[in-house]
Amino acid sequence: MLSGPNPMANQEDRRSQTAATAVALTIAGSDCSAGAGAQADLKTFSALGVYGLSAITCVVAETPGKVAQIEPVNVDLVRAQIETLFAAFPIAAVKTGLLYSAEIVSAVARAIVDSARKIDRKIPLVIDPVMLATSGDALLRDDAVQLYEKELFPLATLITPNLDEAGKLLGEPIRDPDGMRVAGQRLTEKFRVPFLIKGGHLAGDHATDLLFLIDGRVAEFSAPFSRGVATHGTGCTYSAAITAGLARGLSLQDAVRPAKEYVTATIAQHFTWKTAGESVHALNHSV
Ligand code: PXL
Repeated sequence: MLSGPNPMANQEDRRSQTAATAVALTIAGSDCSAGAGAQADLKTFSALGVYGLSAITCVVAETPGKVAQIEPVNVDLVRAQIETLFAAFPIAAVKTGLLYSAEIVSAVARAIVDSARKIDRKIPLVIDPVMLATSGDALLRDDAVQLYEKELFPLATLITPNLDEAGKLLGEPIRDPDGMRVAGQRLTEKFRVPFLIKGGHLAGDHATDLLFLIDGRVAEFSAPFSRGVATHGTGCTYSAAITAGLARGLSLQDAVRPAKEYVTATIAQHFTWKTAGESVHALNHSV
């Protein structure tokens, strides 16, 4: 028989706390190794005090270093997940991650527009335009990029490309901090949406990101670079942390700084395991 305190004793208190808990939805791929994708987003939401929901767009068989297989979820099922969740939960912010194909990008855009119309309010939306895995494997089909630009970007509160993704959206590679500034200004003018360009892949001892607002202001967020950590999912975690802040009612500028601090801590306090002589690393979302 179980002994010790009755776990049900404080249920009333717990119920009253959860009534005020903000809800966020991630629309993303499933990473079975759980460092990236919907799993990273849900862990991040949880760690930051937000109740996380997920609509899965595709299933990826992978580890931090290698994508073995990827399959999309039927597009009607993607839409059904989003609509079912909006009908039942007071969703305060949405994030999109890996959307896999043009067809799914388009269905997600329509489901968000229809859901916002039904609940009669604009929903903060963070778009992480995931194109490649950290391992370099392609995750997004080429024809999906145009649909992103046409249907999803106009709905965004923030778009969070890394340097490769920003270069792809711009049509030319970004090589240095000056190139990053020009890219941010051009992308923000073109799409009339704030961009956070993540500079983590540039050489240097700091990972510096630039937030471009539509009025032309630029804010810089910098943190010491952690060397020798082979994790994936930092981009997912960062944009999920920003989404959690927006769900809790923070402004965009106020949401980015604590999100940068959170993702930096998940990297610095990462896990390492050794199996068959190889090391596998993972972000520590419980920081
Ligand atoms: O880190 C980008 C990413 C996003 N979403 C899913 C992923 C990955 C990387 O592997 O698997 C589902």
